[in-house]
This record gives sequence, C-alpha cells and structure tokens, in this order.
Amino acid sequence: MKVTSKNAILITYPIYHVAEEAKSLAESAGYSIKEIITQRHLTRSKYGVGRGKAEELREIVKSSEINFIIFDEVLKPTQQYNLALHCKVDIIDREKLILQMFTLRSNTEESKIQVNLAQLHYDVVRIKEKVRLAKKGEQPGFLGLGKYDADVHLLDIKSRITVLKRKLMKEENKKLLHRIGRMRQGFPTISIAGYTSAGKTTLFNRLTGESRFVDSGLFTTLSTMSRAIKLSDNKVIISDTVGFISKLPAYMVDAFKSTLQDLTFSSLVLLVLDVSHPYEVIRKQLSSSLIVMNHLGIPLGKIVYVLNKVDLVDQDLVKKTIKNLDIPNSVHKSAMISAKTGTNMESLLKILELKLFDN
Ligand SMILES: Nc1nc2c(ncn2[C@@H]2O[C@H](COP(=O)(O)OP(=O)(O)OP(=O)(O)O)[C@@H](O)[C@H]2O)c(=O)[nH]1
Ligand SMILES: [Mg+2]
Repeated sequence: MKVTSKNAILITYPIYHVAEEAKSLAESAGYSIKEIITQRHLTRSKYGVGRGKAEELREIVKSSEINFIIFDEVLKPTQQYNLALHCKVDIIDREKLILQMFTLRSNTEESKIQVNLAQLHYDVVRIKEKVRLAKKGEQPGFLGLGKYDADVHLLDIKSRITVLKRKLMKEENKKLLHRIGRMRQGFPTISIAGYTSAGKTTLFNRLTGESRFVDSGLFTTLSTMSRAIKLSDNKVIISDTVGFISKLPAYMVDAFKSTLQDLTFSSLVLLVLDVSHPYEVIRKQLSSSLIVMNHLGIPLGKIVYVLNKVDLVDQDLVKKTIKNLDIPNSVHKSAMISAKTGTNMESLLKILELKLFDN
C-alpha cells in the first residue's frame, strides 16, 4: 500500500536562521524535507529561481520521490504556475505554507473563519491571474478551467467571502461586547504579542497560572485567551495572542484582525523577543513585529519590551543587544526575563505596576 507522503524539497536563502525557520514552518505544516537547496535570489521573474536552477530542480523531482517544492518566498501566481509546469510538481510558496499551517492549527470558530477568508483571498488572486492569461491566449484551458467556469467560480468565491465576513462580524461583535464589559468595569488590559515561538504563551502561563499548550513549533497559538490576575491588589486582564512572522502579507494580518485587535484595545502590549537567537535574527523579528503593530495602529508608547529566554544566553550579551537594537533601556520600557524559569519576573511585574498604576 502506498503511503501518501508529503516529501518536499525546500528552496530557501543561504542564511542559516532563515533556512531553519523555513524548515520549521514546513515541518509544522506536515511536510518532510528531503533536501534543502539555497539560492541568493528567489525573486527572478519567470520561476523565482534562475533558469539553470529550475532545470536542476526538474531533474531532482524526476529522479526522486519528491511531490512538493516548498519555495521560501512569496511568489506571483505566474511564477508559481511556471515553476509547477516546468518541474511537474506542486509548488508551495511561503504564503501558501503559512495558510496551510493556519488551516492545520485553527481550532476556534473565529480562527477557522479567518483562515477560510485568507484562503479565499489567495484563491481569488490566482483565479483572476488564470483568467487574465487565458484571455491573452497564453494558457488556454489551464487546468481545464474555461473562462465561463472561472467566472462562475469567482462569483461563488465572492459570495462565500460575503457569508464568511458576516459570520466573522458576529464573532467580532461578541468580542466587542466582552471588551466593552471589561472597559465598563475599568480593568486595565495587557496583551502579550511577538514573533511566533518567542515564548508568549509560556509568559502568559507564568503570569496567570494557566496551562495553555506550549511548543517549540511555529504558530502553536492561533486564538487569543484572556485571564484576570491581581497586580498590586488591582485586577488586570492579560491576553495571549497569535504570533507574527516575517513576510506575512497584509491581507493575512487583516484576516486575523479581530484576533489581533485585542492588542489595539490594550492598555499595554508586552512585545516578547526571543533573545537566544543571533543578533540579526532578533533585529529582523523585532522589525517584523513592529510592522504588524504599526499596521494595527498600536502606539509605541504602549509597548513594553520583554527580552525573553535569558536563561539561554549571557546577560551582558542581552544588554548589548538592547543597546544595539535601540530598545529603550529605561526601567519603564524593557525587562530581561526567562518565562520558562521565572528569572526576573519580579522586575517585569514592577514595570507593569509602574506603567499602569503609578501616574
Ligand atoms: N529556554 C527557554 N525556553 C523558553 C522560554 N520561553 C519559552 N520557551 C520555549 O520556547 C518555545 C515556544 O514557546 P511558546 O510559549 O509556545 O511560544 P509562543 O510565542 O506562544 O509561540 P506561538 O504560539 O507558536 O507563536 C517552547 O519550546 C518553550 O518551552 C524561556 O524563557 N527559556
Ligand atoms: Mg503561543
């Protein structure tokens, strides 16, 4: 009996941590990476990679049990189509990979709707491209999809989008009522945000005594959870949120907006950074996180930087990192902690008390 496998070649950049993240992303989405090919340029116009590399890929696919190529870059629909046709195998670009992982991990009504919406958005862009190419006569009958079929398909998708958006709005309204309720009660709220796998849920568990699932894979958490805690005798609401990742298309941030909106309405946002990575990685993850937070309209003044996983690195090195990253080093703005071991939690709590109650 043939076991259906998801054997894949991964094409990524020749930078260790970039390749590692891509591999981790692919494995979290259920692929088994048989070979990693690195290229300095993944945005060439026809195939993403150069022609020579595309040829090489075709040969590898032909002579092995590979059934997917994972392409660690966002591809235009035409590039994806060209490479798929050339190598005769499915191409999963970074956008698709993130979508697939979201699909696997979504476990609440709201996150399922959000993932569905993002998927439909992805499909619409590709169908439109097929129609455009078919009109130009470049790819007649692409995948047996005639012009009429494509139009019907598009209409169908659009009506599904409308239905899903309505459903999402209902979910959002429920959340809004919760939020208004909390605001009426006047409790300050703190959200935990940051790059995927930075340790947000570990910190949430430590602050609240909860036991939410924590894992070394990416995107373990796809839904928010809020809990009340006492901070110097005041009730405060803490929320754990979905992680960020680099090259997350804006429409995906929008699709997850209702989940991420907890951040917008928070009194404070804890931006968790995994400082056990090399400096360059921390810098990139910080910048990806700030881009999303900016997109969500979160003012910088609400952010408290939490440099997490200090149990894995030398504290002096972390201090140097803070300095080089230009993170405000004042007692009000950043804390170096280990959410796992509990190191320095008291200094983080002190900051939260100062920021929330000591005006
Ligand atoms: N050594 C060490 N590991 C940590 C620390 N905090 C978290 N981790 C580990 O980092 C991994 C990711 O932790 P999570 O808490 O799931 O991270 P997250 O930010 O919630 O990740 P997503 O929900 O996937 O975005 C897990 O293997 C944790 O055990 C820490 O302070 N020190
Ligand atoms: Mg988490």
